[in-house]
Amino acid sequence: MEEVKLFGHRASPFSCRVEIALKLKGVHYDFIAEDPSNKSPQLLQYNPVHKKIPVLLHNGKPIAESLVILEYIDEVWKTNPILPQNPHEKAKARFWANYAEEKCLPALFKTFWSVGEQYDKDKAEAGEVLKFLEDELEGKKFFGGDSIGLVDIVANFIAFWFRTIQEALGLDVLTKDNFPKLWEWAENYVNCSDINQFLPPKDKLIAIFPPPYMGQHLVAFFQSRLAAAAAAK
Ligand SMILES: N[C@@H](CCC(=O)N[C@@H](CS)C(=O)NCC(=O)O)C(=O)O
Repeated sequence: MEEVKLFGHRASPFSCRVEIALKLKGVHYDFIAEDPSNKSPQLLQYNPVHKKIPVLLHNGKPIAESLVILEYIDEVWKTNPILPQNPHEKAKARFWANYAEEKCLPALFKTFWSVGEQYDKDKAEAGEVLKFLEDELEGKKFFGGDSIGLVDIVANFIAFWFRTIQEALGLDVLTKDNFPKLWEWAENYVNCSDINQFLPPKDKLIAIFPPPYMGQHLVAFFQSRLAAAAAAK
């Protein structure tokens, strides 16, 4: 009998990636909810370098870092591949997954805490970065083609987390008008039944991001922006 455990957090896009991959593969697993402000001794033992969730424990062996875990899952459980089989297509999927992670994530999240001219600058930069993803979707429903693949799973923070927080803060970085393909992709993604069962409720996502997820200053900043957005309505 295989033992599969996931140390994660329901509000984390990184942990959610792993749950989605396990779901797509039909792998049964135990979910162990970690408290980021009081990490369990097991988490610290299994991920002593980064001390972060998610960690997948497969038959007693830990694997850390969500992108690494996704590739591991795809190699171990062969049904419903999340990476293409063709070497060139596979290399491209890895390229765009890394692009989403290393370029898009920081550029998008930067827009959450800039205001005024700095916001305009950060928004323009995020737009330049997103344009490449928009073009990559040409003629496709998902980055993986007709079905969800590695890039879709990695870019989950754009489809749900970023858009949810953007909406709450009243920002307009990624809109239906300026990125129609990305918007449609995000809608398809969050409305997919294999996916949406793992997404945290929107209101909870906004409310629960506690330190140390986000520093206390950022919580205060979010609260002030939310108050300003509410006052402007
Ligand atoms: N690069 C990591 C990022 C994981 C990550 O940032 N996890 C956050 C939760 S969203 C965490 O465990 N934070 C606790 C901490 O930073 O101490 C991955 O892809 O798995």
